[in-house]
Amino acid sequence: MIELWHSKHSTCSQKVRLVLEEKGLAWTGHHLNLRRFDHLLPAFLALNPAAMVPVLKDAGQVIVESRIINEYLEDAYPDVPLAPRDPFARVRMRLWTRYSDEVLTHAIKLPSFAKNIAPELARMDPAEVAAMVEKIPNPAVRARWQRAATAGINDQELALSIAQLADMAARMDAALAEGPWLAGETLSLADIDVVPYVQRLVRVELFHLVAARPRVADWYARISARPAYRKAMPAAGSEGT
Ligand SMILES: N[C@@H](CCC(=O)N[C@@H](CS)C(=O)NCC(=O)O)C(=O)O
Repeated sequence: MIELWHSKHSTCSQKVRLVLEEKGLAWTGHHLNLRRFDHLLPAFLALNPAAMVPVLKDAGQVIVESRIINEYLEDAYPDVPLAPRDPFARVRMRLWTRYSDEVLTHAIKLPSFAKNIAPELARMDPAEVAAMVEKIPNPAVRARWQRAATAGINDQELALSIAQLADMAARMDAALAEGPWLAGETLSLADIDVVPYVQRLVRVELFHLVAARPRVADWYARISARPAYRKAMPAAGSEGT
């Protein structure tokens, strides 16, 4: 049995849900509300001491890290392949999944925190928020929550994130000039690991970065029309609700 600890609006969780749905796998979900700090509850920390979703459990084994989880699902359930066969296309796919993991996951955080998390924290008791934030194990993640809780996200930091997201749109445009999907001829983990960040642009009011690039806009229309996408993803722009 596949179990997934995840959050509806977490981009990393969305990556994994997309793979599960594209592959038509049955799974049981355990939903966490990150804004209410469910990820700091002892039962979840026992699964992932890093206090991060998603976490997947399959055949009794716990797997963390969305890119690694998706690679595991591709290895363990190859019937619906989400990796190209051609070795060079596989290289392109891995460069995209690494880029998603190392750049996009971080680039989207501050715009998302400014738009979604900071307003919610402002409605909560500051002492309660400070006490919860203190428990976050990763120092960089803790610092981000502290800045969101104290209105400390500044315009200069946001500008850097926006530049990285504009660069994402430019890189996608160049890749899509070569083929219909990011790694070439077929939908792959490359597209799946990137699309949650493209959808998030709607919520953080940066979707013009995609709309200005017809090839990227066409790619987004094609991927978001897929049945798996409709099952795995929330409505675009719904993160604040
Ligand atoms: N590298 C990790 C990152 C996971 C991650 O950033 N998860 C976020 C949600 S998208 C999270 O759990 N955040 C908890 C927090 O911000 O305290 C992965 O790809 O799984």
